[in-house]
Amino acid sequence: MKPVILISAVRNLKNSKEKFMLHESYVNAVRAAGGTPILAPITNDLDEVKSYVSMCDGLVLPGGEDVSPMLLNEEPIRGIGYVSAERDRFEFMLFEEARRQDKPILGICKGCQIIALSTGGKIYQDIFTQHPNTIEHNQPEEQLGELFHSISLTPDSKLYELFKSECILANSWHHQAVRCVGTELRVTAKSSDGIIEGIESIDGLMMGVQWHPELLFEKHPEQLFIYRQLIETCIRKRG
Ligand SMILES: [Mn+2]
Repeated sequence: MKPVILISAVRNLKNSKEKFMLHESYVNAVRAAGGTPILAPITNDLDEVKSYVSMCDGLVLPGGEDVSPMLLNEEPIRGIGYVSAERDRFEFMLFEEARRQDKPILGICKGCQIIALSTGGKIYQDIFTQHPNTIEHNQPEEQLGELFHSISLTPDSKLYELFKSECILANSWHHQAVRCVGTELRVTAKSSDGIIEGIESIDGLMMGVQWHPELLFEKHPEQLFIYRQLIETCIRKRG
């Protein structure tokens, strides 16, 4: 059986609170990489979260709105976008439970930040005001299938192993980013302005990237390696 990959499905804050939302590219990438995707609708019930995680082999935390400054014990700075503390709490619970059950985790964009925060790291609420000399990280949404800025990969990292290059190109659609990581993680990818674009755990079970490989892989097949390594880690764990 193909590994089952749980992806969180949350509310669309902009358009409707009565629909669950997940961009289909995440589902497509999991399928293309050899997994069976299932969606987990948002809940605040820990028992339900435990059931979700026990049904899957691995977890994808997708992109989304800003992380709620309230949960970071920070005041919102100017330029903060849509936030949902409810969603953040749900994804923190999913993360914790996946760790407890020893399931591999891939975080994309906001998901990368959720991983960093869950393991003692910090994030920027807004890189353009909190980090000096940032390059542009916001492509027009319609052009997210195109490569946009360069990313340096750390030579002995899993990302380097996947791409076999110290410099790759990726898309970019974020104004928040990981500021620093905790002890379980290391930074393995950065853009030219020093913004963290990729993180990996020492135990090899967690990876987060700030870009969106699921929107690139059809034109740039090497981007699917990121999802494939999740599937392969799930298969290895299952024995
Ligand atoms: Mn970027």
